[in-house]
Amino acid sequence: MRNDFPILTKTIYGKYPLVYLDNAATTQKPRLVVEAMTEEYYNVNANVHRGVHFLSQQATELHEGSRETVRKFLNARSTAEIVFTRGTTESINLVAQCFSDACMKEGDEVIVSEMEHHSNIVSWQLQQRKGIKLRVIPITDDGKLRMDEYEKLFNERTKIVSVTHVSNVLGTINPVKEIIRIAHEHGVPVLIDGAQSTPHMKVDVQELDCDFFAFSGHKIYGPTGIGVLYGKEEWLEKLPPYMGGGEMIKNVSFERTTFNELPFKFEAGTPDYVASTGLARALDYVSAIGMDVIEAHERDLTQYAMRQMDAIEGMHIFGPKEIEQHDAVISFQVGNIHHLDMGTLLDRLGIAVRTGHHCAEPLMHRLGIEGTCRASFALYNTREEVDALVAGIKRVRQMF
Ligand code: 7TS
Repeated sequence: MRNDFPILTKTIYGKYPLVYLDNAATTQKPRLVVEAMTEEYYNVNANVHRGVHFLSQQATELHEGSRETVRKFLNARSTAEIVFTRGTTESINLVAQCFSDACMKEGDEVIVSEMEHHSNIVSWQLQQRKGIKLRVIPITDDGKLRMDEYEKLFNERTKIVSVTHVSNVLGTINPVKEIIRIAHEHGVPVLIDGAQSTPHMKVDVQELDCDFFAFSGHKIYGPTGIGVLYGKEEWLEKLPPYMGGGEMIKNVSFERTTFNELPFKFEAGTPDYVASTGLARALDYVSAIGMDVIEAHERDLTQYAMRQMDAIEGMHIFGPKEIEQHDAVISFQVGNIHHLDMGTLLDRLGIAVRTGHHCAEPLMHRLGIEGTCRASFALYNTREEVDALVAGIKRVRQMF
């Protein structure tokens, strides 16, 4: 499969081949995704939903076919429940803004967690101008949600729960089914941030019974600039539009505008119909391999890496020790070596990792740190690359 990803044969600082372990930030793209998009630009390109002409109809069929691919991938009931956005961030902002407009009033509360990415904190904070308050599920020292405390946060002002499926820093796989079940017992809907889960495990929105689910194309081998918001039809019907413009309307006059049906009500303007093709081909690609196969491979790599890394003197790995609860993301700190130094020196060895707060500053405060060094895996990573990472960390440690 590595042959499907041309970038993996790159030489960096004379080191060959590149060891790319920054997949939680973005994944590399298989040739077939890029080629499908190039092919569409060269041979199909026309605006969708607008033209009577041949190319426009062909482009529309491709775009709506991609929506059906996403529906099938998530096992949503209908394509009306699949909204194309620019990514997880826009999907969460859409829900935060529209849900708070329609269903919340001053003093109402949203429950988030201490391990959220900024996109699932700030989107809700922006609604504080409407008087909305954030309540936060605390975590344990080993990076798991305090489910006992979660239950205590509910009261008559709780209107929505918005939590991440998998932490982009700790790798924690949260018990989202249980989180959703408890919220529903209180009559409260749930948004799941699936940015870090969708690339690594089978997601079935009906089985989860989540009310909203967000993910980004670029983290699952698709192009940048496209993502998805799944929403149960009954919820999406209740929400007002997010942005105004072409496509999201039925009729417009200066006095009154009526809105288009789902999902188009939430898709103002020309959509990125080429990126939707790329996303659909990426989902076809991972589906053909099998999400269960990808999950098993990445679990093996994570376990292999954690075991070897743990044996390095001064090593601290953040997040759960139990492999069933730890996804393909390993944040670590070695002695008092600054994460930026570690990341920079690993880069010189041809190993790409991410350093810093990973857009999760409140989590950093909880852990009492400024940042971590983070290795994250994808389907194309190998045990040899883990060996290179471990050898690299040891070498950096020796330098200090
Ligand atoms: N939610 C989680 C859990 C994420 O990890 C990210 C991106 C987002 C939301 C936002 O996704 P976007 O595609 O809209 O930007 N996380 C990371 C990361 O861990 N390193 O770079 C981006």
